[in-house]
Amino acid sequence: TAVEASAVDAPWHTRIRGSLLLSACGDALGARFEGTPVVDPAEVDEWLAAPPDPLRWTDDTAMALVLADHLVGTGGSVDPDRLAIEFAGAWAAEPGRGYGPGAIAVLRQIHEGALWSRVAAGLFDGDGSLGNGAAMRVAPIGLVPGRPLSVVAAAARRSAAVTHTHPQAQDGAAVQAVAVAISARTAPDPVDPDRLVAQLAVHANTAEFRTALQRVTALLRRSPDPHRVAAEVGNDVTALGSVPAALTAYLRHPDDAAAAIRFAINLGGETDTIDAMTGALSGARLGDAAVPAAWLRRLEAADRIRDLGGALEALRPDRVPGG
Ligand code: AR6
Ligand code: MG
Repeated sequence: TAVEASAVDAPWHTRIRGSLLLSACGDALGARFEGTPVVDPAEVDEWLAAPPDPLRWTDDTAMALVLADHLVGTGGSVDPDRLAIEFAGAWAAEPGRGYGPGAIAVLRQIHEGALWSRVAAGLFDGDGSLGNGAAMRVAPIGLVPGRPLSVVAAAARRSAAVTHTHPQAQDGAAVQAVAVAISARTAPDPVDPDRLVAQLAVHANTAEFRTALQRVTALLRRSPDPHRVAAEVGNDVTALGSVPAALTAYLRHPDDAAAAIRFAINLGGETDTIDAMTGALSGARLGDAAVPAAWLRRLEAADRIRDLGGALEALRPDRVPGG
C-alpha cells in the first residue's frame, strides 16, 4: 500500500533516530516481562496499548546512549579506554538500571581505576562474558553513516571487548551492529530474509553463531509463532540465545514496528534486551515515523535520544571536514 511504501522509504536521518528511539521503547516496554518464561499475549497487548508514563528504560538503553555519545565525540570510531571509563561512569551514576552481574563486576572495577583489559577477560573463570550485554547496546555503531560493513563489525567487537571478551558475545555485537547498518541502508525494497541472514553470517566467527543464523533462515520459512522461535533459537541472557531471536522477531514483521516489538515480547525470557535489539533493527528500517506515538510521547529522555540521532547523522562523510 502507499502508506507502507512511504514508511519503508524513510530518509536516512529518520532511520538513525528511529533505531535509537524504537530500541529504547522496546527496552522499556519489554522490561515489564523480563524473566517471564511464557508471557500472556493478551496481557502484552494491553500493556502495549497503554504503557506507563514515563516509559523508563534499562541498562540496555543507558549503555547504548553512552556509546552514541562516544561515537559523536570521536567522530565515529571506538576508543576502548575512553569507552570503558564512560560506561563505568554511567553505571556509577545509575547503578539501578538492571545491569548484569558480570557487567557490574567489570564496571565497578573500572570505576575504581582498573584497566578494562585486565578485568573483562577474567570474568567467569577466565572465559569472559558471553552475555548479550555487548549486543544490546551496539546499535549506534551500525548507525554511523558511511562505514563499510567490515568496519562496522570491527568497531562492534572493539566496543564489546571492554566488558565482553567471549567470542560468542563478540559475534553477537558484530552481527547485531551489521544487521542495524544493513537495515538502515536498504530501502525501499522488501526485506529478503535469506539474503540478510547470509550477509550477517559472514561477520560471525564462531561455528555456534553461524549455526544459529542458519536456524533462523530455516525457521523463517515456516512463519513461526513466538513460542516456536523461543524454543528453537532461545530467549535468554546470552548473546547466542538472544541476537538470533531478535533478528527473527524483526524479520517476522519487517514493515510493522509495533508488530515486531509485540512478537519479541511474546518470546518471553530476556524480553527487555531482545526487544531493544528488535526495535533497533525495525526502527533502522522504518524510521522514526514508525514509532507508535503512544510510546514516543511517554519515552524517558526522548528529546536527548533524538538529539543523539541528529549528532550521529552529522557524522556523514560529506559533512565531516576531511571525512
Ligand atoms: N559462562 C557461564 N555463564 C555466563 C558466562 C560464561 N562465560 N558469561 C555470561 N554468563 P553478564 P550482560 C551468564 O553478567 O551480558 C541484564 O538484564 C551469567 O549468568 O556479563 O552485561 C541486561 O539487560 C551472567 O550473569 O551481563 C542484559 O539483558 C549472564 O550470563 C543481561 O542482563 C549475563 O552476563 C546481560 O547483560
Ligand atoms: Mg536490561
